[in-house]
Amino acid sequence: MDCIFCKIANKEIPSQLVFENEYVAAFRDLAPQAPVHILAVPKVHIGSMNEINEENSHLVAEIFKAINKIVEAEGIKDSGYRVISNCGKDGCQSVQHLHFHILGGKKLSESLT
Ligand code: DGP
Repeated sequence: MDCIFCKIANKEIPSQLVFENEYVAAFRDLAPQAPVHILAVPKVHIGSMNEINEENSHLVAEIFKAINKIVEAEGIKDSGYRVISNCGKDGCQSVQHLHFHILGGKKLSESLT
């Protein structure tokens, strides 16, 4: 499958990897929108939140356990941060592999839209 985040997770293309385990890869966003902007993805291909189901939902728990470790390592656990997953056309999802943006390191906008 020609998926950029699968290739990053498989180390077929380089990224600034900040965390990885059996289930999850997390790397710095190419176009950061905050001092800390990291993408956490499942290593297996899941297209979007629409494809989360009984079989793969444990991977979402793994991602959030990873996020806990990442925000601690990045020094933003106590100052606060935001986790976003865009889905579909109206959600402005541009990469069709489930990913969670971790944003922090500054006071973020109060607006979510
Ligand atoms: P979204 O719009 O939610 O689908 O966000 C996709 C994000 O992925 C966007 O912030 C830019 C980032 N991105 C796209 N291609 C690459 C890449 O090749 N490497 C890295 N590190 N980030 C990428």
